[in-house]
Amino acid sequence: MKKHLVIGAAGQLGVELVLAMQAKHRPENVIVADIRTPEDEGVLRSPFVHLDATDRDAMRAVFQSDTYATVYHLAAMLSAVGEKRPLAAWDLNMTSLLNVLECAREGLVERVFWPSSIAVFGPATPKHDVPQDAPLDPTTVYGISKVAGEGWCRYYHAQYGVDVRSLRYPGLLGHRSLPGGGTTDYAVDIFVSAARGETYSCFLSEDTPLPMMYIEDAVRATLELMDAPSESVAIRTAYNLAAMSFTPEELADAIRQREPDFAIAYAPDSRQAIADSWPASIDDSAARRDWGWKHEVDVEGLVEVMLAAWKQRLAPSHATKAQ
Ligand code: AKB
Repeated sequence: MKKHLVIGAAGQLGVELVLAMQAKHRPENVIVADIRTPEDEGVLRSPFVHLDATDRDAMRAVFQSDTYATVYHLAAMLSAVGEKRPLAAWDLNMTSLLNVLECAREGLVERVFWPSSIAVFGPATPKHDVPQDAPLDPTTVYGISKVAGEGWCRYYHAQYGVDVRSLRYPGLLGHRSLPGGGTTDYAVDIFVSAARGETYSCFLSEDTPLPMMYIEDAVRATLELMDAPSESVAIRTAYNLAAMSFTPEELADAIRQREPDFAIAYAPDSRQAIADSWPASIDDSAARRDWGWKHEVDVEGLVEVMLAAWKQRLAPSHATKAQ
């Protein structure tokens, strides 16, 4: 039985992707790798490998230890934290991607997934319904690394026939772990405060619209793209991907429909400039056309599931794991 490798399995998306892949392929066929041990007990039903993804020899050794059908390479430094450590962000994001692509070029894995982001866009991009081929002019190191990474993916596909696929994720909202170091993280943090009955202090202004997605939709998009026949995957940089867009105030209003006493205050910080450089909404018609993408969860469904899940998670019997 060929195996499936998830690098960056301890992160926000990694946890959710591993759980979905375990259900699809069985835990023993999903190998989870990260520089830190995942905290989620479900993730640890799969074999765990400690891996620094910038170490090419260590990565090659992991690939050589088994026969791999797919790799999902999720390890990265996100937009906000990347601005604090620009060279470290570049090194992690680029070196690790090139290590994976080199292993794929050597035939050590059949198919590669690597995430891009709406961070590839910038001030010259249209604000609304950004088309697939919009200008890419990122202002963050994270965004620059995503534009470069998209170019490398297309290069390895064109030059070496590497079957690499990618999505430009919007902000992702889930409840199994907290995101870390991103600009869209407020949209998860707000639910933690609402579930605790606390006032949320938002680091973006109330009228900042950003594209967002429930993480289970993002996982499904990822698996559907990876399952699509090669000839359907016409775009080998990264596909635009969308579900919904909202501002912090719109999200707070939606939360108040269920939690009337929920309070929010605004204290924009350096992340505001990053958010201002990103689009408000995305046109993902190429993904819908090429491999049948369709989101399922809208704002109302999102608020319902996120509030219920975070409340359960923060209930006394679970609270220590949610810190
Ligand atoms: C971030 O905010 O940096 C990420 C992203 C949009 O890629 N969530």
